[in-house]
Amino acid sequence: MSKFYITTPLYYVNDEPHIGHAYTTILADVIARIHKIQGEDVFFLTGTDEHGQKVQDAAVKRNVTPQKHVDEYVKRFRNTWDKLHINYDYFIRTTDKNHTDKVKEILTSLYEKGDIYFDEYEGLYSVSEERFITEKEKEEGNFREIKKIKEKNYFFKMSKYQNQLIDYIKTNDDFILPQSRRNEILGFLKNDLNDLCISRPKSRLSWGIELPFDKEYVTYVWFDALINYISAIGYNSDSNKFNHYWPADYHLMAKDILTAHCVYWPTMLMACKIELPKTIFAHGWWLFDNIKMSKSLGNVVKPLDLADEYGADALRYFLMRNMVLGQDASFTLDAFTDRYNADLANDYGNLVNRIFILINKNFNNCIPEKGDYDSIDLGLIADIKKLQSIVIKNYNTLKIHDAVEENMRIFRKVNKYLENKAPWKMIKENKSQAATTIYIAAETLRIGTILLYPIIPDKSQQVLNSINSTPKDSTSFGELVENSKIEIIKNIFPRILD
Ligand code: ME8
Repeated sequence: MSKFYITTPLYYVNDEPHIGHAYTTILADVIARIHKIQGEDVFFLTGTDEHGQKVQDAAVKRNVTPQKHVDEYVKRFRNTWDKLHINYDYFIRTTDKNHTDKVKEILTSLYEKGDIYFDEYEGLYSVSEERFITEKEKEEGNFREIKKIKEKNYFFKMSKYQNQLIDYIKTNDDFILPQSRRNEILGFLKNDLNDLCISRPKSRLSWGIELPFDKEYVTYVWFDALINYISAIGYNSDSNKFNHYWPADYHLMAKDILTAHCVYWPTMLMACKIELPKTIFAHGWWLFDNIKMSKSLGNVVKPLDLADEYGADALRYFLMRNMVLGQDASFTLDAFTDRYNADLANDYGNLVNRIFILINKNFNNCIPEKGDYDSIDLGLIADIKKLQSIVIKNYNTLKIHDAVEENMRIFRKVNKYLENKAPWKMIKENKSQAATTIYIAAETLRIGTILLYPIIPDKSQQVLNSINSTPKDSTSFGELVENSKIEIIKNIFPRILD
């Protein structure tokens, strides 16, 4: 059985989870489900980044200890993921002992090997980003709260691995995706790489993993957090999990944390002589009125608000359908309502209602028996087969929005087919022909619903349960069991009224 390992970033627990966090986590869940359903041995990891300045500041603001703060806030993330049907395999917290021990072990080994050294450094420090920045980065203007700091710190010899990293990126086309991000990183690597400051003096920041070789310092939050991807699967332990799942197939994230993942992380792995992940995929931003959503702007939409009101699947559907992976997308409530009403309430919901009403009224709640197919039936079956393979191909190449759109075309085609054939009229003159039409429509609904399962797992299970099928069933045409009793569901996606 082939394995598939996918990760999300570990989110800072300084605040509530928001729609951006929800997007990456739902995307990872969708991809994990696509692979699970194909029978692969999937490991889907998510979790929380609990150390560092941001979290310490949030705790101070709430007048609680950092530990109390993270213990309370981590629940918000877990609860949100439960509500959004996120089926992760493991949730890691960077305050877990397994993780902190592993970070210390790696620090010790790199220190002993000479890849970590002590030095005094004077430079520009961005308090908001918690790192030293270059003059050029300052000029580009993306950093806030910049101070000049002169401090003794520990440094990781990142520069030593610069050429090896460039070679690796150049010879592995899929290492950084999309291509535009790969070019961005190669451009960044044209300049000499600085070594990475991996410590913070406790006088400035105390909330972190203490350096195993100097009690006066804690570990830089990124050096700590990135290690989660291997500590979570038992790197350098008795467990077999690491050898089985590593290298990760996908590290998913947005473009904000590309440098940490494409420069810090691979050089750390090179220093530890660990294979690099297969693909680092950076998606775009969800924008609100074309402004990146951020906590400081106060335009954060709580994913739970929409999920509570319209169901988690409606939110999952909108996020997956309206963002082209890799590009930015605009989030508005109108866009959400339009998409919901057009696709879920109309195309899908109406089809489910129609088929169930026909079976309820005319066939005593049992799947009708099919007879011979005519040319219209055969035409529909052939079209569905084609669309089905396009959906699967799009899923497997991460064109999720295209997969969803092609999936919807299946339902639109069946709706048209029903309008053409009008089985509600046919039923009186030729019941067996009407039965065939309804069987074909129900069977196509089953196939389309299985294909849509990674996106809307809850509603999809409900529909499939009602016709005695499951998301793992075959999507070959003709599997739906004739004469089997069905449970009628009413109004699976009620229309949102203006
Ligand atoms: O960076 N659109 O955590 P974080 C799309 N702890 N995705 C968005 C988004 C938006 N507007 N806003 C946030 C950190 N995201 C570190 C990561 S990993 C070892 C450590 C998503 O809480 C997106 O996935 O700031 C982005 O990369 C992530 O949240 C940043 O989460």
